[in-house]
Amino acid sequence: MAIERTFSILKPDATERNLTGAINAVIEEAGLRIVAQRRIRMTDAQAKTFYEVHAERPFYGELVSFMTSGPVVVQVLEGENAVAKYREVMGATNPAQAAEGTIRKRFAKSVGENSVHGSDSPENAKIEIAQFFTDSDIVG
Ligand code: DAT
Ligand code: MG
Repeated sequence: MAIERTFSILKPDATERNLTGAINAVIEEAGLRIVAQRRIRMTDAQAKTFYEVHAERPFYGELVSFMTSGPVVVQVLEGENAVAKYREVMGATNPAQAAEGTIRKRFAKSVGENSVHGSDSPENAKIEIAQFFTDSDIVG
């Protein structure tokens, strides 16, 4: 398996509770390297574009308003099988269903305020990374 990259967001519920270091520790302990990282306030346009696939879902408005409600940390993670590995480390979308030890089981507040985003495929990882980072921002 080749070295792969995935896109991660530490969401407003995580920054609000000062959990960025604790979550980064879980990421690094899993063997993923943080090769780019920036703390930003997402604009309404950025959040809408980012979650466009969910535009028809009933929670879309709530999701966009949550993602713009406070600072987020956008990241590029690198490692063997990074996309699938980070999904495993994150845990299920709903923290009530997330496995023990996962980020969402440990830190998420609810299905909506679930602390982290991770790309769901290598193709989407490339698209999502390009929304927030240029090649020169990423130092592998
Ligand atoms: P994931 O973030 O695990 O990839 P997803 O892509 O299905 O999950 O949904 C994107 C985000 O939308 C998710 O992290 C939180 C929010 N969301 C999903 N399902 C929801 C629901 N039933 N109610 C409220 N928010 C939801
Ligand atoms: Mg998703």
